Amino acid sequence: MEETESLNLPDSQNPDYRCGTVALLGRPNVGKSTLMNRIIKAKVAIVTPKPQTTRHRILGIHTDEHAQIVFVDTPGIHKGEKQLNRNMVRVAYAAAEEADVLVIMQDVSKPLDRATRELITGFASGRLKQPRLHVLNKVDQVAGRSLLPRLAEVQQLDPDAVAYIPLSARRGEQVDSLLKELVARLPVAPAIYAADWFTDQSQRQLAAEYVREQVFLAMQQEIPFQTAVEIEAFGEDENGMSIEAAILVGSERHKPMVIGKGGERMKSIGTRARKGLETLFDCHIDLRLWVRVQPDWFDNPGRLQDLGLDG
Ligand SMILES: Nc1nc2c(ncn2[C@@H]2O[C@H](COP(=O)(O)OP(=O)(O)O)[C@@H](O)[C@H]2O)c(=O)[nH]1
Ligand SMILES: [Mg+2]
Repeated sequence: MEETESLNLPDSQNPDYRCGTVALLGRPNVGKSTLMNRIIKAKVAIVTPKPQTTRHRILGIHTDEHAQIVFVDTPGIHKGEKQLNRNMVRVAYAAAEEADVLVIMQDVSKPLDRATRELITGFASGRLKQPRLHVLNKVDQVAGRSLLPRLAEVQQLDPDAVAYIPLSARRGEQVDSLLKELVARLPVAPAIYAADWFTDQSQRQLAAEYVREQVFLAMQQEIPFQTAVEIEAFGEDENGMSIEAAILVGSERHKPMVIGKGGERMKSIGTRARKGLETLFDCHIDLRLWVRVQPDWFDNPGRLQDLGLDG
């Protein structure tokens, strides 16, 4: 996140050092962002119980003495009519094309539905030839014995995958096994990023995402999907950071819903986002928010480009 003075590359002397990219793929809400944050040990991708929380490709960089893994967190693969939805799905497939290893995630607390099967068989029989690992996430939600039939089913759908790993991203169980498998599949190559880089997102982008996370958490049903956050001013001095952000909503009637009675909801969104950002950046933050109506921004290619959501 912060630029170092000298490019502090890890273990540049080690001829066996490995470095490569891993695409995190799957349906919305299976836990892709949670897994990446867990491995990176910092919240670089926001997480909510709502699908479509992740809108663009986010890098999370894990570095240790043996390897550097550049995770590409992607929006979930889903169907949708709006331009925003189409862009998100395109972003996910583009990330898969460029990656060295594909991680295909599913949520074992839910039945293996048709969409998930299609996604698995799509990659299994598709033209991408990179090694595939299947992650069966949320094992904390199911009885151990129910995992075996599920594993067998996934193996049958994609017999050529290199590994099938049940884990809990939330609790961190078996995440180390995944890491070992991943490192073994990476090309031998020197690190690309300095050891203290966690993500490719700027502080501005992270600030916008932290605000959007709180909007998603505070709002019901379809409204969050019609919300975006734009940073309008960003300053930094010895006292900390000062940030001004506009919450964009798709229609006039959503405005009072975001603001809440007497401004309560907006205040709570601001407080929570600020606290999260203070932890992330480890400094004092002054955060100011307001709401702006911008009809149909999510279906407007020019506006999506302004917001970095053009895929
Ligand atoms: N019980 C449980 N919940 C999880 C786990 N991993 C993620 N979740 C929850 O699943 C929801 C979606 O997670 P998120 O990482 O945003 O999924 P994404 O859309 O695939 O990126 C959030 O409420 C997470 O807290 C897990 O291992 N166990
Ligand atoms: Mg996500």
